[in-house]
Parts: sequence; C-alpha cells; structure tokens
Amino acid sequence: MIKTDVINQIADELYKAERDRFEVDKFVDRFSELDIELAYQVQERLIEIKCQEEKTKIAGRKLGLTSRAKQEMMGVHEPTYGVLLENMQLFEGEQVTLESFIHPKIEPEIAFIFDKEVKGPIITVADILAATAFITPAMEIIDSRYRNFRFTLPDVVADNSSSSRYLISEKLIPVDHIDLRLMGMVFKKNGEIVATSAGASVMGHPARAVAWMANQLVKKGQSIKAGEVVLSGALSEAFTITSGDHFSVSFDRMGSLKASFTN
Ligand code: OOG
Ligand code: MG
Repeated sequence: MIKTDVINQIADELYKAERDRFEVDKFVDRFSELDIELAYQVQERLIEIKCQEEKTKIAGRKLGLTSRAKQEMMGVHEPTYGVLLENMQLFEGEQVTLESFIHPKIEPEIAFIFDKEVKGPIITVADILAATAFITPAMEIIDSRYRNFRFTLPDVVADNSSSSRYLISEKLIPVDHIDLRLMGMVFKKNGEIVATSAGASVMGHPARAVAWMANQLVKKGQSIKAGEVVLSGALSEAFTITSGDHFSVSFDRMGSLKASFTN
C-alpha cells in the first residue's frame, strides 16, 4: 500500500471505532511501516476528519505518558502528545454519562493556559512559563480505541494518545511564585484517596513535558498558540470509571476539581 493509503486507512478505522464505540486491534501488526513519524501523520489526518465530521476545532494539546506511573502502567516508556478539540471539553458540575465511551479511565493532570504563542527554535522551561497565563487543576478521560487498552508507542500516537474528554477548573492561577515540582496532589475516587503525587512526577517538572512537546512541534513547523490549553500528562496511574463513580483532584495552592459519572 502507498503511504497515504495507509494513513487514511488507519485514521478512518480509528475514527469509526470512536464514533461507533468499538475496540480495534493494534495496527503495528497489520502495517509494518507504522513507525512514530507515520503515526503522527495518522494522528493529524484523524484530527482533520474529526474537525470536519464533528464541526469542531483545535482547543489545545495534551501530553501522554510523561510520568513513570503511567509509563509502567501502559508498558510504553516514551512520552507522546496529541490534540484537544473544543468538543472534548466537559464542565465541572455536569453529570457525565458513560454511554459515549468504550472503556473510559480518568487521571489527574495540571493544565497550562497560554496567552502567548510558543515559538522556537529551542524552547526551555522558562519559555513555557513565560508564555503561560494560568495553570489550573484538570482531569483527563482517556478511552483508547485499542482492545483492552493495549498498544505500542506508534499505535497510541495514531490514536491521538487515547484522548477522549477533559475538564479544567474555572479557578485560574498565575504560575508565578509556584514551584510546580513541589506542588502536592491528592486524587480521590468515591471519597477515598487512590493516588498521591507531586508535580515533579511529570518529567521532573510539568513545564519540562510541555517544552518537550513544543520542541517536537517546532520541528514540524507547528506551535502552541495563544489561548490554547495544554494538559501536561497524568501525575499518577489512570483509574477505570464505572457508573456512579465520582472523582476529585486537589492540588496544593491550586484548589480542586470534581467529576461524576452516571449510566
Ligand atoms: C495513553 C495516554 C496517556 C497521560 O496523561 O499519561 C495520557 C494512555 O495511557 O492510554 O494521557
Ligand atoms: Mg492524560
């Protein structure tokens, strides 16, 4: 098959799996040419299809697999990134119904909201912090389209890094004077603590993860734009969501955020 046919075929299957809520098998076994570079091209094609079919647009970006907890859980030891679309955002207080997902999981994250474009050629942690208007508590609902949430690095990249929905707190905090490395986090499921962590679990500093992505984007002539939201990656493992569950994430100095789920 020629390259563009492979890209279109995989993007189309992933799009339909999400739309019609079914699992697919990993693509690396079927397409030996699926490497990381090709996988990002599939991801771009998938986003194009979703923007067109769902009449939505890009709201920001997300990092994936930036903490050791997540890398070990998934057996993939390199970070990834993906795109957040406007229609993926949920709002605090809204009841989320599980019917639109395949096998959702939820994870605690720190969101960065940018008020300046992040331009290269080389982007540092300081550049990320200087372009950040606010940080805020966030949660991501991931819903890999792969059978049993099992995938390789190129597979997960093609699948837009398992992204499904996200929510951020409406309490926006300026990043100055906060040491993100030392910011403690408590994650609760149905009132019980299921994970505790700190910002440093995300590549030493969450802004380092964002800088890593920004440098990857620059190489492709892309960038983080003013107004975009970036999720810097889960600070702990992800937790399966079942009907009736409620989750909360609390951060030192940033506040907390809640989400609840029904059938
Ligand atoms: C891949 C996405 C990981 C994170 O924050 O680590 C991710 C997955 O675990 O399915 O979003
Ligand atoms: Mg995530």
